[in-house]
Amino acid sequence: MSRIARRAVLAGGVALPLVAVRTRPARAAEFAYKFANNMAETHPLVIRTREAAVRIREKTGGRVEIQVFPNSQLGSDTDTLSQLRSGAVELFSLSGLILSTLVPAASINGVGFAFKDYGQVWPAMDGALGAHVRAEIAKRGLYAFGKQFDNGYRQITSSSKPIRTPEDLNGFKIRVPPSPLWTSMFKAFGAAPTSINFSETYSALQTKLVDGQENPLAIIETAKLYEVQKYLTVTNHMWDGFWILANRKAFEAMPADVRAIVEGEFNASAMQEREDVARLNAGLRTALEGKGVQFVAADAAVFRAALKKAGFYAEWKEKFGAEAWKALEDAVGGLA
Ligand code: X2X
Repeated sequence: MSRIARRAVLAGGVALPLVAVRTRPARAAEFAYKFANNMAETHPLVIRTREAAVRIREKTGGRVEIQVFPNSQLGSDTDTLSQLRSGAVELFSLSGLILSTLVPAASINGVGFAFKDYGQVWPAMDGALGAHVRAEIAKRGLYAFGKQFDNGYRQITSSSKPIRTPEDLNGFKIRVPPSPLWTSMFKAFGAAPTSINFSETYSALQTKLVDGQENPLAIIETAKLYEVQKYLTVTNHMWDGFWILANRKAFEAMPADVRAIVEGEFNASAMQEREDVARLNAGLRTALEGKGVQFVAADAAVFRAALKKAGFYAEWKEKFGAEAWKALEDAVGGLA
């Protein structure tokens, strides 16, 4: 059936067998919201949020219908953040580091080599440090759900040469997500970072606009970055996670009991996604090697020392301010 014919049928309410094309319940939902994200269909964030949407529809008796738009289908991260603020998009998962263009405190978890392991990450992000960031987010008219989804520990990839030491990053053209902290960190390594949204990253690597990028293994796999990258250095230079953000007006339009279901189900999916991602990031090395990626070992302590020498920690301690820096150091120990 052509699109016009289908629209005519839907408009006329004619009882034809539409089951195959219809993905929404017959009655329009009271709250029909869009959830935007930048991940591939196969990434656990998409799989688990789709599951949350199904449970939310069921538990609210069809009052809430959340449609998941993966792959930056609604726009790049920076575009979508504007749409979220205007209310054109109601829900969006975004790295705290990119959110920091609006909420400076939100990039605090990205300080290089801050979190030793997940045993430090989740108590901090589910605890005092996360609460500090969520309070700052609330001041900007957005609402952040309680549980972040995991992105993971980030690793450097390259198409041109293996990166073994900070010196190898000298002048290296690397894509970083749009965020002052990311740019600052790679400049401190002596690299030449370019801010590019994730939606443009594959093609930027393919056309050699940049030679490298950095992301967790789960993304290198699901977004197929291995097709355009050759070397992968295990640096674990930063832990990154996704806040689930809601346009506050849209969120508060729902009654309290409905809001509790929506946030509760996203939070439950976050806990599952964290396990999925941890499993993927731990187990993908063999799969990626099978696709031709060469793994390169690196001494994280040497990279960290390079940041320190360049004044990176002193600079960001000053920028975040004493309260936020203390919340970070309470979680991970002394940094600078
Ligand atoms: O843009 C990236 O590299 C990504 C997918 O990791 C984030 O969303 C920060």
